[in-house]
Amino acid sequence: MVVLAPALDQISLVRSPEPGGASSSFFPGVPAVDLSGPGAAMAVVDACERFGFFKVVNHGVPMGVVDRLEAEAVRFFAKPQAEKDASGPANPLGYGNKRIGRNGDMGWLEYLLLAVDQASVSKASPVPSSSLRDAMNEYVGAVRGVAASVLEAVAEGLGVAPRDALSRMVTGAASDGVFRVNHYPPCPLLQRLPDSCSVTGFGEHTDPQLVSVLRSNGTAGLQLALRDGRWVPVPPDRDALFVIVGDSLEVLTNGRLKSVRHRVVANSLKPRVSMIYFAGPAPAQRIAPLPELLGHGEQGRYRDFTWGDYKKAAYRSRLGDDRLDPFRI
Ligand code: GA4
Repeated sequence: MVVLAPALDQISLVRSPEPGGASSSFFPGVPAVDLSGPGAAMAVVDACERFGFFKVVNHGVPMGVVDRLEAEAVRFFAKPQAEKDASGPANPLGYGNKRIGRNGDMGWLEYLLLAVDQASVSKASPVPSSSLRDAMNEYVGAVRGVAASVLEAVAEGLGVAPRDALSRMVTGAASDGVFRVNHYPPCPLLQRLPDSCSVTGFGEHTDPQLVSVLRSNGTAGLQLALRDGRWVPVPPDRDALFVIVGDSLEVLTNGRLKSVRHRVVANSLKPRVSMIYFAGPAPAQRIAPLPELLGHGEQGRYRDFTWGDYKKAAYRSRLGDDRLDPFRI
């Protein structure tokens, strides 16, 4: 009889039973917002205040554009390991396998991480094929528009003028976006673990940028930390785009909107493919509470920084660190 031993790297990713583990049921409260609908700005602000998270429905990114990129990504991740390794290791950009960042974080995934110059993937980023690059550019161009619309809605809902005060930070010529395509292979070890255990796909963290726009195939795995600290699984929706509030937007709004901790747990049977656009500002952009959001006599709750400095500090941190902590007054 052949006994299949789990690989060591799988064992180190196993999480023991915890409240809200892999077996708890989907969270029914994720707000759904149609950005072109009436009341969208208030709905966006309300969702960002309560959860730092919501989904955009009727987002206008053609399904053909989404499907084309997903198919290209699946084709790439199905290639022999040596071929994929030729686009890596991610440092931080390129093809990465299980290693996340530079300081020892690991996850049950492989990914492509690329820089975005304005509306397309940077020419200097190592995209494995021209068909994948074309599909990414088409998708990133469209989804960047959704990020900009979300930030316009935030400005409108909070009464910040002009309406593009936040969105232009992430659409400007020097803006520093990132695009990531993740592939979480099925994790057979899970079938032999108690239901209450999970395997870390991508460990808990907040995103450093203003907002992130995530789309995944219909496979579950994404979990959110609610404001009371409970972890809840997000029901997958392949037709929607999920928006995640990042650290920089928390500071710009003086903590009125808070970045949200999230993580991904591995699935035993189905592969999960997610693509995330992280809307970041120019390296020289000053990130500080917007004066219009400070009430009479109200002090900023964060020391300001430039995006370039924050990003540098982020790359010295571990994934799960509270990166804003040193900046809170
Ligand atoms: C989290 C959000 C994005 O995926 C990312 C990640 C980045 C990386 O994978 O290279 C980081 C992580 C993320 C924050 C802390 C550092 C940097 C890994 C890590 C341990 C691309 C980003 O911008 O920050």
